[in-house]
Amino acid sequence: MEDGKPVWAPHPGDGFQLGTIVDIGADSLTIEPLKQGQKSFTAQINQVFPAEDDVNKHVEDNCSLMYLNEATLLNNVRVRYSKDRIYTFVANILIAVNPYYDIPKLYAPETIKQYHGRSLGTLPPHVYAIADKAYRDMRVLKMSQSIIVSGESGAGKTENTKFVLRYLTTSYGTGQDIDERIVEANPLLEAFGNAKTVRNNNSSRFGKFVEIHFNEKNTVVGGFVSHYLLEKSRICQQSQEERNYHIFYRLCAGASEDIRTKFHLESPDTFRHLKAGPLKDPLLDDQGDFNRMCGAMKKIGLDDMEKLDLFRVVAGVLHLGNIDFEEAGSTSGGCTIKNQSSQTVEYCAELLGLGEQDLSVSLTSRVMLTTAGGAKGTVIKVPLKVEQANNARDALAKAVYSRLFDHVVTRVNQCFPFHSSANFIGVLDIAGFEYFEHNSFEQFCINYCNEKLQQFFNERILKEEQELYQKEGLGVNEVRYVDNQDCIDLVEAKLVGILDILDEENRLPQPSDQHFAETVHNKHKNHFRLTVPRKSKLQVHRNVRDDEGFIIRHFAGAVCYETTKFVEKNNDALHMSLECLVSESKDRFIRELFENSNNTKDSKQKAGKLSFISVGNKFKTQLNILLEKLRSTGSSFIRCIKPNLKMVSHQFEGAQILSQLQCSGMVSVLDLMQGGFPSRAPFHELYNMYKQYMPAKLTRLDPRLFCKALFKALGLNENDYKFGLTRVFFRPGKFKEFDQIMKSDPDHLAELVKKVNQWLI
Ligand code: AD9
Ligand code: MG
Repeated sequence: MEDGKPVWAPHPGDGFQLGTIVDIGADSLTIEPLKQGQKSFTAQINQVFPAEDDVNKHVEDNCSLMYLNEATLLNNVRVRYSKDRIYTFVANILIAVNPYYDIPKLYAPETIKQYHGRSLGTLPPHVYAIADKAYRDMRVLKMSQSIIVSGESGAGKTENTKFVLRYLTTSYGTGQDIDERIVEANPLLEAFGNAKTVRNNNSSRFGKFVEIHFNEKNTVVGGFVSHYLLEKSRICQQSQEERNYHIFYRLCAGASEDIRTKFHLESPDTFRHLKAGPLKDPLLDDQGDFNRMCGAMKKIGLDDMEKLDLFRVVAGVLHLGNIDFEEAGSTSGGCTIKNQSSQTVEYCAELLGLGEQDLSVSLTSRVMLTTAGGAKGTVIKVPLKVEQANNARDALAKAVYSRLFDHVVTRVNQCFPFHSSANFIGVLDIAGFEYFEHNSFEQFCINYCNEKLQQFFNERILKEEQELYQKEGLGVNEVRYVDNQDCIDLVEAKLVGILDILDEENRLPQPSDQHFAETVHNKHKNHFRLTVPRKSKLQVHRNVRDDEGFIIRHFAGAVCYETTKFVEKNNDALHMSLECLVSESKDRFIRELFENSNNTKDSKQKAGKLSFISVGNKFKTQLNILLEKLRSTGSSFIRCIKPNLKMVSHQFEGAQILSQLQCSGMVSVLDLMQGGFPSRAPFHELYNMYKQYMPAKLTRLDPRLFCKALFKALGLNENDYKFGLTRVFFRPGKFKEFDQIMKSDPDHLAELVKKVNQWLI
């Protein structure tokens, strides 16, 4: 960095501000802001970056800038966003900023046509360009592809995923039902798995990997959806200003009179599970959405019977939530159903196909197998306290709803079946790294998942980039990046990993969250990634002991997890009375939900032993299957960015966006590229691109020699490019310079041709 040249220095709100260096200290710089009337300030040397000469200029591929660093990336994205160019490439990685309004024609059918079959970089950056690249790679390399869409809540992952699916089915579908079904499955999944949160009015509360399968001729033959970790706590509890899953409100708002009577539906404020949050949202049209959802159900082939099955269970869960308990008058210490004259229990029992009496008994008492007095296997009935009965009721609601969601996904998959497929393109839409004020088991799982995905990203982008340099014989210095295997091991290693320690706790006769946290700390004393939280941090709002939690140093920052409820949230099993109750339901549909779940057949016999089904380890297994799949495919990455917390258009909150770019691993990519050769072009591509400007004599050369001649004639600085075995590599910004020279005025070109000719002689 030179004196007097503009630099980017930290700014609390904008991320960076322009200034000039006026003094250089040992490890800090004094900066004078370019904005008039602002005082100079000091900044750490490693937080100040060189700026481009023209900061109002923007480029489609960020790698064509001279200086690749987090400040120039942020500025490029900012300038582009202000012109409604929400997509930017960083080499092959696509950055997508959520515009929060519909940009005219951005996704129009004619735009889809434009991108059809066009190489990356020949048209402006777009999610369609990534989709088409995935398709062409699949066809040419005969290899399945995956597109990994990431970003924080509200960044636009789900919307971009839908654009990819629509693009692929429109461009490469059969023109039959199946194409539409793949797209129309979404409204159904979203009805049951999305909810309004403070971060996003339509937040996906589950992760998904959608595969579109293609036959030998590379035409769509079907699809398959895998889903991960539906947020179950939301079914019974939502924080202020958040809602339960859309389907509940939609059903109450949109169901016909006939259905309302049959399922005893009233307005949402009559249901405990709905009335905690806002009942209606001015931005959400529950009734209209209900009709659209029914339309989608029809399109994907669900008949009325199936539709009613789904609605009946949803209504059943609502009525279940309204059951209340009160202490029993007797000395048993147990409880009974409160307000027995109301018809809540009756309605719930009716909708879920249960006996009214059985339901009451199963909610207020618990059957246990005892070995007391030597009488092995005696069944005893233990009365539950009010709080325990509340928990049992909520556990049942969560189990029924989450199995219903599993069913919806299974049913959706039956809508686009395929017998055989040659390859697939999979799109992963899963929550990004999360760091809230309070972080629990859900954040722990999602951040573990993001560690795994980050490792995959590092492997694909950083490792493979370096391997390419090596293979092409470029001899570039190695760029180090932080390998996060130690963090992954901390979570998933056999026996000593946090997930296994948690399972071990769940299997104890009297598991406790506190004992679990203690064990984690004991097993990993002095682990680089793990620390005990400071007292004050956990005790801000509640009286939590400092050993009831741990801090993990993730790739994207340290997160403090409160372990309260970890044990409960890690268990998918219902207690025996409830398990027996639902698996013997008179309602065929309910019975099937529980038969098909992983509690498997023989539930009665198993229930005694299976008091624990691990949520964490199921997720670990699913995740490892997913990563194995991703590793066997070619991959592309889309990094979605949320421009502001207000969810409005045309507002760019720089500092907030910068931290998203850092979390997504983009900054390490820039480091690698600044030291390396981010733009590259195979000899034959350069040959085809520029041969029209050259005399016939030159075009008879083979592409490699052609390029050599051209570069020599241009007198390019030899530090700016390198010839590999199959392509030319350019230093940052240099390809663009070269391209501009080539396409400059005719006089210049004539001069150039003359030089090439001379060089050839
Ligand atoms: V979450 O992790 O599921 O909470 P996502 O999926 O990242 O989140 P989503 O795709 O749902 O976010 O986008 C949030 C909202 O932003 C959408 O409901 C749209 O209103 C808005 N959005 C996102 N992308 C676009 C876009 N390309 N054009 C217009 C958009 N609006
Ligand atoms: Mg989403």
